[in-house]
Amino acid sequence: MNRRDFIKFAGMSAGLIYTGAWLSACGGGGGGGNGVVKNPLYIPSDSGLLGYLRPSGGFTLTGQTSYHEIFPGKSTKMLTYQTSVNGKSYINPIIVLRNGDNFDVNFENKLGEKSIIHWHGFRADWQADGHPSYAVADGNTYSYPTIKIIDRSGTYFYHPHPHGRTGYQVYMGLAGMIIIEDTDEDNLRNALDLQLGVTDVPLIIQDKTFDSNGQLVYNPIGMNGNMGFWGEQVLVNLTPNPYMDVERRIYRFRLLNGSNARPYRLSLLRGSQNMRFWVIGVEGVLLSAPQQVTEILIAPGERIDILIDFRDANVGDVLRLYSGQHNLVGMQGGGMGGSNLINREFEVLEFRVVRDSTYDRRIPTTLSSISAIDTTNATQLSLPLGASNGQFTIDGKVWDNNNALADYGYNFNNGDIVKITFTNNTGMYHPIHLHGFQFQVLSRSSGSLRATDKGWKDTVIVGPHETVTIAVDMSHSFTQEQVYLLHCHILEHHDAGMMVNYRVSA
Ligand SMILES: [Cu+2]
Repeated sequence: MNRRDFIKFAGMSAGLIYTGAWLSACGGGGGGGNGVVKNPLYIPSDSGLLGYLRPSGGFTLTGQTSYHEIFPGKSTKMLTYQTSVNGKSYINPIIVLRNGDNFDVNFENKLGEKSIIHWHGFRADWQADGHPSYAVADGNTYSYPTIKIIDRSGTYFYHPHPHGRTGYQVYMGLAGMIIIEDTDEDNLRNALDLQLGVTDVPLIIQDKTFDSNGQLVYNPIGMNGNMGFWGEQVLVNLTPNPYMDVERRIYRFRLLNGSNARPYRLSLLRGSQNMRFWVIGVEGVLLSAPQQVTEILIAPGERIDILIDFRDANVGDVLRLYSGQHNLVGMQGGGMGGSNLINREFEVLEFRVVRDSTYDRRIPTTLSSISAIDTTNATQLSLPLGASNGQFTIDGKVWDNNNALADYGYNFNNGDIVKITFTNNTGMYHPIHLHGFQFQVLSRSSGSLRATDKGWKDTVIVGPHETVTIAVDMSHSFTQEQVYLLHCHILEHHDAGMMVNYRVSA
């Protein structure tokens, strides 16, 4: 066993007594402040857990066991990425890059099983993308070819991608955020006087289940786990029942849904009053203009950047980021004994407005420039999402595990514009994720596009019995044929084979 690293979360003092008032599996929600002991939200800094790492050269992320005090007095065994750069050590670092950078990284595997890291959202050569055929065994290291950062400012994601074990490995703690910056980001930061780690705050949202000793329990529900894993306890930056003190000014939050299967339908409540907030970015971009909303849906794999203007509230107010009921899982959920876990609502994060401010900035009306993909000469591909023999399928097929490079006939040429229509013939939603290219959402059969459908996306929600069409520009500058993945980001679905390769010529 590795040496035990006890990581004490800042702000969780030894005197804080945890009451064990988790969201109860039979309580149908709760968490609304009914006697639950709140913990200060863990806010990352320049080292340690989720520390901001601005690499100036190559570095190695080591996947290994570590121990974390998520609940006072209990040491939770997890799997995390660790590294040491310029004398600072990091656990699941938030990697901060700039458009134009060269990103040089190695993955050292000390996990006891095969793994590989996928740079979720990056447009990268497939040999650097973390395709499962590049997974390395325990004790080995994978050196990624240099990744030239060509993506726009936004909030990105990295996580394991070994076939069949992604759900387990992410659940055990292997997940991190990447922030890419460019001039659009500089302009926004200057306009709103945002400071990363203070008024620009990452929020990694995950649901997990713990046993009475504080150890992680991984028990996906449904027949053969096909409903995915739905946890009893929601964590933000690994903090249970978190609150954050804020002042009356604008904050930016980078939401990353790092859960295995759970979507969050988030609203901002003052009492029962719905407060406004703004979507300013999705996976691969700052939107061209801020979108005022009162709720958003965020599925596993998605990142949504929002602004909250706490000048809408008064000193002493408490605002709650609250996840309401969604209609993304049909009757199958109820019929499989998981409905209590799936159809619950709960508080995600409490904001306490503790200070006034002389802040006088206004939200810019323009954030970036986005041109629509010209689909005049696009080819059309239809991919029905279905189920057979207890497994979810794409175009009637499941991943061929014996041939990781199985060719399903989805072959494209560099430069092709492709419209892909996903028709969901199941009662469960599927967040569909594309490797290799970012895309634009064209239409949604259930209604008009949402604020979170705009911009450059890499993951899109396809609701039960919904049809969604996206446009992909398959232009790339890599010198060989590319083999990329298209899969469901409910991790247990993609582990079970709801995943296909597609090839794009050099
Ligand atoms: Cu799915």
